[in-house]
Parts: sequence; structure tokens; C-alpha cells
Amino acid sequence: MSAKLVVITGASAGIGAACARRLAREGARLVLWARRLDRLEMLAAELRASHGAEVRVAAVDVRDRLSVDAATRDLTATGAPDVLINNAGLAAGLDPVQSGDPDDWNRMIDTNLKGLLWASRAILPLMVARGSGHIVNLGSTAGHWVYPKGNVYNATKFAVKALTEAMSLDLAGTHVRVSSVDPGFCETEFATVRFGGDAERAKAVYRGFTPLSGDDVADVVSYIINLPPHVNILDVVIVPSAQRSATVVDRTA
Ligand code: 8X3
Repeated sequence: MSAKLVVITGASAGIGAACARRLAREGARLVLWARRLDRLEMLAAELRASHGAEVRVAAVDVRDRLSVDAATRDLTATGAPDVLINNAGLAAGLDPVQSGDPDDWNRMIDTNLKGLLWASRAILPLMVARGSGHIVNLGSTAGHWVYPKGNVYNATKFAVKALTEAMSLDLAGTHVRVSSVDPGFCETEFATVRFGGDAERAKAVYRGFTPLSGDDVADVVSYIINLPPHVNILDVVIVPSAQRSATVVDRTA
């Protein structure tokens, strides 16, 4: 890959960190955003040491539009990013709507939906002005299949699907591409965060089958952003082979 400038949100862990490692190996210049600056610094040091990668980091909470705007202003001296990977997102809780925690709902809506909008709104004008760019949104199978107690998380990921299509339409004539990568069961911090740090409950989600890893998803992201300019993948659903639907999984135990 030529030295693309790639911005990754939620880059301190999971799929975001896996994308950073994969793209550093391919020679990309990276801008890594996340709330946890200490973890970003460690990742950046690793990527510089192992790949000689050009990496910049910034403490950005995508829920905070001013923080996203400020970090974007810092970028403009370097030029428009070639790629924005809208990865920051989470599930919080797994409860019926009638007893769900509104604070969990706020966190998911503010991060998965509004955070994606703030980052896109900040960076897209730079891509449009230059006449090229690529947005990759991390959606989910949860944006295709509703499952019991998934309610608000499902709604945010259905919204990501809608926004991917909407952005692609709105960017007609700009040469900016928009893609979505929608993983199913992927073992990262995702389930531990969803269950408020309950590692045992999180482990049970992936019991009896081999889930996706962050690297599996990063492979697909890499494939998409390295396609020639006349090709775009609008949407990819990637699941572990054992996963047949949101709720049907071939488990051996
Ligand atoms: C992650 C997939 O099924 O846990 O977005 O919602 S699922």
C-alpha cells in the first residue's frame, strides 16, 4: 500500500488496534484516536518499533464533538486523510427495553451513532475538497438481525447501516467511497464491556466455537481500503463459520 493517511477511532483496543497493526505493517501513516492515551502511546511505540510506522495519537472521545473537531484541526497541516475507520463503539448491557438502563442507552447512542457522525462530519469536508477518500464504518450483524434484549445496541447498528447508505448517496459525485464492515461474534473487550467487566459472563458468549478475532476483521478492512479506485465494497457481513444467525451458533459445548 502507498503511504495512505488513515484515521482510526477507538484505536486503543480490539478491532481498532488490530486495524492499526495490520495497516502499519502495510506502510500506512496512522492517526490513532481513543480516550485511553496511555494505551495509544504503547501501541504507537510498538508500531514504530516493529514497522517503523509513522503514527500520531490523540486523546479523543468521539462522543465529544469539540474534541473530534480539535483533533481534526491538528490533522489539517498534514493534509486530508485518505481513510477514516469509524470503529469506536460499544454495547452496554443486555436488558429488555422495559428495564434497560437509560445511561447505557446514552453511552451507546452517543458513541456508536453520534460519535460516528461527529468524526465523519469533521473529516469528510477535507476528503470532498481533495476529491478522494474512503470512510469505513464498523457496523455489526446486530445492524441486520435484532436479537432479544439487543434493542438499543441493535438500533445503533441499524442506524450505522442507514448512515453508510446515506453517506454514500450524499457523497455522489465526490469520488469519496463509503463502506461498512459488519462483524458477528468477535472476541475483543466487547462482551466484557457489555457485561460491566464480568469476564466469566463475557467468556460464555464465545464458549464452544471459535469466534472472529480483531485480526480477522482487520483483514477485511485492509482488503476494502486497498481496492483500486473504481471498486467499492458497500457492505460486508463477516461471521465465525459457526454463527448462522444472531442466536443460532454451532457450539460443541
Ligand atoms: C457484535 C455482534 O451479536 O454481539 O456487534 O451484537 S453481537
